[in-house]
Amino acid sequence: MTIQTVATKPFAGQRPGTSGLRKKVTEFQQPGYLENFVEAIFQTLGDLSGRTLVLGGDGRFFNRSAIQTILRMAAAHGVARMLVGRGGILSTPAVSCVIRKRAAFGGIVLSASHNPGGPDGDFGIKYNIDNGGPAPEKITEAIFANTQSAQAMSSYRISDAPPVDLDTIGMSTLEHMQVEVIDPVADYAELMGRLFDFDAIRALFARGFTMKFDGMSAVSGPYAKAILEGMLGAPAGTVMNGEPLEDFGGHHPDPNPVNAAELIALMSGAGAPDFGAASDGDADRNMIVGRSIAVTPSDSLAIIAANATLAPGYAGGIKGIARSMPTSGAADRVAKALDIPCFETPTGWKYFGNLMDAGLVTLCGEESYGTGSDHVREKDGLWAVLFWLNMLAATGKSVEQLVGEHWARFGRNYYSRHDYEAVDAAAADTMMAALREKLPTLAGQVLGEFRVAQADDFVYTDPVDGSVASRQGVRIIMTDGSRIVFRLSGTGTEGATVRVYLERYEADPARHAQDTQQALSGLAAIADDVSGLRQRTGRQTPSVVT
Ligand code: VG1
Ligand code: CO
Repeated sequence: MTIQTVATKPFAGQRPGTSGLRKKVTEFQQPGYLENFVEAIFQTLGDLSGRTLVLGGDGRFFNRSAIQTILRMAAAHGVARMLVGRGGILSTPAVSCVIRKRAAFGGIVLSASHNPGGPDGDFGIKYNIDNGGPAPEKITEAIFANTQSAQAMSSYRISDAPPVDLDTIGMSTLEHMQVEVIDPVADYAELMGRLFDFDAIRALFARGFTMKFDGMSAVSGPYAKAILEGMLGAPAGTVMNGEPLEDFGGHHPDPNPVNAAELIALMSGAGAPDFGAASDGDADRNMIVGRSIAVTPSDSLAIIAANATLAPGYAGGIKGIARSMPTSGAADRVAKALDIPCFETPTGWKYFGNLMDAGLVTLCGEESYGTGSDHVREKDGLWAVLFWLNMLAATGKSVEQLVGEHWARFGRNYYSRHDYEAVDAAAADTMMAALREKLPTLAGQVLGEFRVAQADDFVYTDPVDGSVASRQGVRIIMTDGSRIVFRLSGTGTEGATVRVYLERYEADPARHAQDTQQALSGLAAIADDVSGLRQRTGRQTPSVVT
C-alpha cells in the first residue's frame, strides 16, 4: 500500500450550488472529476491529522465506488478515522446526527437528493462542518476556488489500497487511517426516541391507526422500517418502496403530490390509511398527507411550531423559527402569537446553521418539503413525520382537523410553487436580468387586483456573523402581503429551472376551502405578465406544480 500522487488539472464548473456539487453521473465518471473535488475539500480543510470524518450517501448509482475513492484519498490526506455507514448508506440527517454525536470534525454526504439516480441520473457531493450542517458559503467558495486553481489541482493524493469491506460492521485500517463501518440507523433512531413520545405513538398504532410511508426506493426506507415498523409497532408493510435502489426504481424521489402519485392515490377513497408520508432521495425532505389532503410544507412548519410543546423534546417551548424567503409566511403568524423571533433566510439549509448554533431558533423550514430543528443541522424528513405522529397521538385529531383548526385560528396562506424545468439557460438568465431591471419601477403600480408595495432582489445579512448573501430571489410584495417570487434553481443539472412562488393570505374561514391554483390564478397571471416567462421560455405551463 502506497500513497500515489496523480497528475490532474482543473475541471470547469465545480462550484457547489444550493446543496453541494450536483452533476450528471457521467460527468462524475470522468477520470479525476470526483478526485479533484475531494482534493479541493481536503486542501480547504488543511491539517486533518487526528481528525474524524463521517462518510455516507443515499445509495444511488456511483455511491459505492465514490466512497472507496474518498476513503483512499482521506487516508492519503492523513485523516485519522472515518466513520462510514454500512453499505455506504447514511441519510443526510443521519450524517448530521453522527457528526454531532461522535464529535467528528465534519462529514462528506454523497447525494443528489431529489434528483433522479442511475447511470443516466445525477450524483452529488457536499461537505458538512463540525456542527453537522452544510458548510457555509465561505467554505464552499474556498473549495470552489481550489477546484479552479491550476496549482491546487496540479495533482491529487490517493492510496492504492484495495477496497474496504463496506458491508460488515466493525473496524479496519487503510494506510494509517482507521475505518469504522457503523450501523446507519442506530444513532439516528436513538435521537428520535429522545425527541418524541414513542409510547404514545406505539399506543396509537396499537389502537389500529393506519399509515403508509413511501420511501420512494431511496434512503429513508431502512430508517422508516426500523423506527415505524420496528420501534413503534406499525404493521409490516406500513413502509412502501422501502428498499434503497441505485436508480430509485426509475422514480423521481421527490416527495410532492406529483412525484408521489402512488401514495396520493392510496390516501383517497375508501380504505385509505389515516396518515401518509413520503421522503426524498437522501431522506431530508418530507411530505405529510391526510385523507384527501396534502399539507403544504409551509403549513406543516407553522402547525409543528404551533403544537411543538406536544413533543417531549420541545416541551419547554421553541426559541424562534426560521424559514427560507420563498416559504409562506404561515410560520411568521405563529411566531408572532408565541412572541418569538422569526427569521427569513435565503433558500438552502446552510443559512439556518448559524441561527441554530447561536440558539436563536429551534425550528426551520422551507417550502420545498424541508422541515427540521436544532436536533441536527440538516432538514429531516422522518423527524417531521414523527412530529406529526406525535401530534396526532397527543391530540387524537386527524391531519385534516389539525390543518383546518390551524387555518381557522391563524388564517390560510394559499401557496404554490410553479417550476419550469430544463429551460434554456440563456433565456432564463435574460428573463431574470430583465426582471431585476424592472424592479425600481414596480413599487406603487397596480397589477390586476393588487398594488405593489415593494419589489426587490432579496439580500440576507446573517445576524450572527454579518455575512451577506445577495441576489437570492426577485420578490414582488403586494400591499396585502401577497407575494410573487422568482428564482433560478441551484440544484438542477440540465439547463435552468425557473421557480415561481405564489402566496396569498386569506383570513376569512369562510374562504378557506378554495382550490389553491384558483385562489392564486390572479397572481400567476401577473407573474407571467411581469416576467414575460411564457414568451421568453417558450413554455406555456409549468413542468411541476406543488
Ligand atoms: C432546492 C430547494 C431548496 C432546498 C434545496 C436542497 O433548491 O428549492 O429549498 O434547500 O433544493 O434540498 P433549488 O436551488 O433547486 O431551489 V435537497 O433535499 O435537494 O438537499
Ligand atoms: Co434531499
